[in-house]
Amino acid sequence: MVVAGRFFLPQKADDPTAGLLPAQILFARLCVKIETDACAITAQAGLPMTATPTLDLYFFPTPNGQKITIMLEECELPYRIIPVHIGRGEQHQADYLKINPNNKIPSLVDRAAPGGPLTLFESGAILWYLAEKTGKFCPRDLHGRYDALKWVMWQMSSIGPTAGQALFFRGLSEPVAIATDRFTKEMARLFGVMERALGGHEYLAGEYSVADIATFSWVRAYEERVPTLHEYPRVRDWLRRIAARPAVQKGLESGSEIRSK
Ligand SMILES: N[C@@H](CCC(=O)N[C@@H](CS)C(=O)NCC(=O)O)C(=O)O
Repeated sequence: MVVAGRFFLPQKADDPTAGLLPAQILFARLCVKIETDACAITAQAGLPMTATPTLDLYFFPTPNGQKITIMLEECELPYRIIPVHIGRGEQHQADYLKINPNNKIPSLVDRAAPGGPLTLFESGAILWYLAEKTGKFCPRDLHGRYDALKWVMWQMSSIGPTAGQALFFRGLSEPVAIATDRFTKEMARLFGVMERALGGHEYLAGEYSVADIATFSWVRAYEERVPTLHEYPRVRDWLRRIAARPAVQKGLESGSEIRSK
């Protein structure tokens, strides 16, 4: 309805209804009213709302989705959440597959990207795009930038999949010991890697960056279910430092109600 409201209103600044038939004027007013009502409903639902968000986030509140809401909040970018209820299988719908052929969340469409709408899937690619778009949370110098990219890749290939599998096997009503063991041990190894990396600085790539944002939500989710960070004090402090950031708290809250809908 946002598009309809703008599309049907004439462009003349002084008299917006000039040249329109009475029925067209009525219709234009109706479109504006629907748009206003829709904004009010969205705002009440607690979803992020601005006059014209151009970023559409296809989302469900899981660690991979929350990486993106945290980054959007950190960058203070306006965005619209489009729920994809993965518990109900909405990620497999034909329309969604056009956006994300891998049938997972998150996906992001930047309708205002240079050269036309840009459709992205894979949370690491989305984070990197937002860092490039805003120039935020990514070191500018070559070495710093590639440090951040290395850790984003590490998160995507290691922490995310391993924590996901470890939690999955632990959650089974009949746990599979060999699988639980394997992924729990691998998580311990990965926390060891982080513990050593955080020896020289407070964040993975030196300064707070997309690398930390990518890693945070999975470490948080794992620690909630399998508390082990007392063995990794630097990782524990890193988690607390990031969790205390207001934008991170907003990002975790954003769209959380979708789970119960
Ligand atoms: N590598 C992907 C993984 C995405 C992913 O696994 N998303 C999960 C939610 S955290 C999902 O959509 N699961 C639904 C399914 O597997 O059908 C990314 O980082 O974007």
